[in-house]
Amino acid sequence: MQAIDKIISDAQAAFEAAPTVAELEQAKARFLGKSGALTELLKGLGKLPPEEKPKAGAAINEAKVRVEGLLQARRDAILAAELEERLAAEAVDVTLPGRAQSRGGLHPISRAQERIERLFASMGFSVADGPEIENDFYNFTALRMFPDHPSRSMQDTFYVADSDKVLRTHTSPVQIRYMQSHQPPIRIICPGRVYRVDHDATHSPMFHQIEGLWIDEGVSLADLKGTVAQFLRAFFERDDIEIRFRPSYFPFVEPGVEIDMAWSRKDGEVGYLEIGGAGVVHPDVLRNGNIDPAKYSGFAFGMGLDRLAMLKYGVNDLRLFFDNDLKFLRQFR
Ligand code: 2NL
Repeated sequence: MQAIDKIISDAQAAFEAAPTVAELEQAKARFLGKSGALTELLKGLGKLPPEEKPKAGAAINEAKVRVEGLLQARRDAILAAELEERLAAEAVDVTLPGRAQSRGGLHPISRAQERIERLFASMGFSVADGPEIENDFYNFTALRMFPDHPSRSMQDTFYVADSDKVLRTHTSPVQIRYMQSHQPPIRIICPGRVYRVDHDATHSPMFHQIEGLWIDEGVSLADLKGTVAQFLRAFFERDDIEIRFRPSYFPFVEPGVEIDMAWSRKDGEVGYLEIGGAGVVHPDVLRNGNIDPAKYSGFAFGMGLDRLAMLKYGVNDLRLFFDNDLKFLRQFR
């Protein structure tokens, strides 16, 4: 029985000394394994005299149960310690202040554009868009800007080398493309980026235009005036806005007008601001869009989106929109 007690205390010491479950399993083999100490004792039972066998067998089995208990206790202790260690290592202090996520916002030009799209949608206009790299036909020829037209000059237009491609100088080509794929009634606006060789305090080589087109039977300049006045009053939230047309020339319309916006100033005087151009779409332009000018007529207009945004939000320098200075942009969140 001395031998059994020694095995139990050896096992306990070996188990305690095992720092991990893997090492514990190796220690286990030395006592309970196929040629472990207790297993060897059991094998030796056969050599004992028959009357001693039951007692010795019971003692060995008891020892086996003890050792298994010690093993399990140590296994539990190791696992508990490991869990404790992990919990400590991965602890999250939920009372620490969070890392602030600064919220972005839409660029003022985008905000103005969305506002304009919404207002025109309420008058039955849908939004159309098209390529910013256009070919000569859609940007110039279809709009009656013939080969000698001044704005075709390299000093005014960005050309793509060795091709008939240009960066569109207005969004009118979108309207030509739209006419070619739709028959009247047509009511669209075309907002987007346009490009001209021009750079100073009031001009940027890339700027934004918004054009509109309404074609149906019997659409006239009177409809244009009502549409634009209604839009401007809603956009600027002022019902004292009036508009006036000044005769002007654009090759794609006949007649053509400049649109001035009049509103009462604080001192009681009436101020005028040039806000865009417009006119009755030229019959040749309708034909280029596969629309029969004998049956249909209508108007088109163009306005500077950047300028509308400057007036709406009180911005006095166009370049502020394109500097990407957060101190400026954050004011529009
Ligand atoms: C301006 C002048 C204008 C148009 C744009 C147009 C488009 C087609 C046919 C006829 Cl497809 N006209 N657009 C007409 C007159 C003036 O814009 O000063 N924009 C800022």
